[in-house]
Amino acid sequence: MAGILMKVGLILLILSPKWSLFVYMQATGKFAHRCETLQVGACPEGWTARGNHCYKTLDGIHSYAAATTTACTDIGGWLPTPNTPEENAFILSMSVPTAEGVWLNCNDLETEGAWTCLDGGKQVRDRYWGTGEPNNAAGNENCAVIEHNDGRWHDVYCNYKHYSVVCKRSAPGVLSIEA
Ligand SMILES: [Ca+2]
Ligand SMILES: [Ca+2]
Repeated sequence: MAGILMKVGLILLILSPKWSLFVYMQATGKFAHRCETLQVGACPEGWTARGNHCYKTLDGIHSYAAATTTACTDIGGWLPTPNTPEENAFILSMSVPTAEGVWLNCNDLETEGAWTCLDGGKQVRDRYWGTGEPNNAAGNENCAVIEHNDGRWHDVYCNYKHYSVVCKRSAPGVLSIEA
């Protein structure tokens, strides 16, 4: 763009959860104006926003296998494991009322006692086990839930179909442009 004087003014306004981006461009003999609105933190319809993520509760109660196959990935999310006590309480609060709690993406199926607890593919550092848990009752509890009775994690039978599934996804950015 040699020979053209271009002046770009950039004003970024943060109006949580909306970000408004105004770009002014001045070229020789012309003044062009574009207004771009970048909306960050907007969740798709049916998802509930919390921070930079969105959460959605599936209908009904499910087994661990059902929770971890494609239930969440089919709708663009993943089965989470909470990273903080606050997120733990939030996910539990999203449970369907008839469930005993919520499945976590957390199991020791591969090696007994070695828990793999993932959130979006990353191992979660802190664990919120209930008193005496995980206890691998009857030698066959290999999947983790948050229980309503104490709000903590318990290992349970993976095929125990009494738990809710709450999916998680990143809040997408929505860009709309007005010329
Ligand atoms: Ca176990
Ligand atoms: Ca247990």
